[in-house]
Amino acid sequence: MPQAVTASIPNRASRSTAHYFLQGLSEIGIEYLFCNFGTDHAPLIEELARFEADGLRAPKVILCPHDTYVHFIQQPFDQAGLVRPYVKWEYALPSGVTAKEVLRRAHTIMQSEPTGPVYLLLPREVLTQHWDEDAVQSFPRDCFGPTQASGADPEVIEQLAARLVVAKNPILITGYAGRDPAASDAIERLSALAGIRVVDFLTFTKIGRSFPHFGGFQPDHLADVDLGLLVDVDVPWIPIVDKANPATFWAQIDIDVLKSASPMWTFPAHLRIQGKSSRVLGQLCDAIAKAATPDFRVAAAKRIDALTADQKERIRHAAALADKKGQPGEINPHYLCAEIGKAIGPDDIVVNEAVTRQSIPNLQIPRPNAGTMISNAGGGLGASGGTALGVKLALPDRRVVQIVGDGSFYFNNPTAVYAVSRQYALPVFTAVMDNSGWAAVKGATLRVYPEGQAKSQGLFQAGLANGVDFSKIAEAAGCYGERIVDPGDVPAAIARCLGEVRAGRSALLHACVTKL
Ligand SMILES: Cc1ncc(C[n+]2csc(CCOP(=O)(O)OP(=O)(O)O)c2C)c(N)n1
Ligand SMILES: [Mg+2]
Repeated sequence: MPQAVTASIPNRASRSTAHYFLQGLSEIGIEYLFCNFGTDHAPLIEELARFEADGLRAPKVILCPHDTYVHFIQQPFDQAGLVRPYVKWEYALPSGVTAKEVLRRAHTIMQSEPTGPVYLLLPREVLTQHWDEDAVQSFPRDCFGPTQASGADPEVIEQLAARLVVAKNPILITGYAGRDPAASDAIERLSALAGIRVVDFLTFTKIGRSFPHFGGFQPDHLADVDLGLLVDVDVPWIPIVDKANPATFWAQIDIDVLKSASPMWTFPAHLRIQGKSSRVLGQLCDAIAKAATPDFRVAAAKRIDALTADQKERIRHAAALADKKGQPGEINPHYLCAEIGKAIGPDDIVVNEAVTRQSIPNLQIPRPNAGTMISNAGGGLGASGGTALGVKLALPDRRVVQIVGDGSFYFNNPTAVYAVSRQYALPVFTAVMDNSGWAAVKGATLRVYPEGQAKSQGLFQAGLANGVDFSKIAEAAGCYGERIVDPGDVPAAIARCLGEVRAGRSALLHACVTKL
């Protein structure tokens, strides 16, 4: 049975588990604690106040206005079960004696490549217990810290370089390589050296928007590929749409070759190299430079000419798509994104959760600098608002632009997003591309039942309420909001929103775009 826990006032030598937990976070270097403080967190709240009073360093608390009250009927049997499929590690803190040891273990697992979240349950009863200072050991980073990813075996690199030098039609497909900006640069260097077509699937890199011989956002034409590189990518192609050629030699260079967090992952690779892709690709460039023949250089230059022409055409096509502004109530999302692209700077960070329209910001917003586009990597929608605030918190000097679908906007818990933005002075610009519902759901139904009842009756269970004005949600928290239906209003509305963000408050532009 849960019991009320009343803590006694600690003496100087005896501190609560909560104290050692906060101290452990500080020792690790954690600066912010994002909290849904509930009634189980009294010991942490008490200790935070004590840290403040004693002038001790504790992580700054960011309150997320959302309650999780877990007593009696709210107490689930397996709380960690909610997050278990998505975390690398989970545990319940057993005792204050191990507070710092457990934290170190959590942090080391989280920060070791492939990095990922961990989950630690802090029972209130444990947090209130008192321990003598000398009973609680520290575990410093220099001997308990995370593992680093490194380069590859030089012999394997030589084998791959030898194949690349004679390849006629090489391709490189990437997804999340740009999370490490050095990987973005390494891919460009390799491509320029060996005339490799680069397909940037999820677009974390800067390649798609400014690389003069970019190879497209979709890996079509796989049939002609003789050598393929999969570099930091989860889903290099959709097997039902793009057919790989069984004769292609595939090499995979990835921070996470096995994808052991996914129950199924069956993309081909004759050579699998686990490591830091920027390092491995650097090694590969050096090996190619050594193995290069005059014939190779001529062939690579020819491929680059062809790719450069393709990219010029792609940019021309993108501009043509953005030319049409749309009509009242149906603003062309290409035009909207192109205007956002014109209005923002090269270092501004775009957080893209535009779902089925995700390729539009990718196509229309040039991102000449690595690390300035963050796309959704997983299937769960509703992260871009929190991500945008987190980026702003981490990089206060950068402007952050969130682009989100109307359905995903609901999933973002926007009342909390704007309240947090206000409380912690984190101004971001949000553009909601409202196409009146869930295009993804309609599209999936049509793909499975191209001539079904849903199509013939026009019933896709995908329409969302008409006439909702999202700008009022931002206004409710004292942020700036406006809803536009007329394409003619786009440039001025973007300018007004960015002006508000510059002045220090978040701005939301609800744009009614082409309907699904
Ligand atoms: C939290 C969550 N709920 C439901 C889904 C299923 N889902 C995938 S796409 C989608 C529609 C998203 O709508 P919107 O953001 O308007 O983008 P659109 O499909 O219109 O491009 C839904 C409901 C999901 N991925 N995540
Ligand atoms: Mg939508």
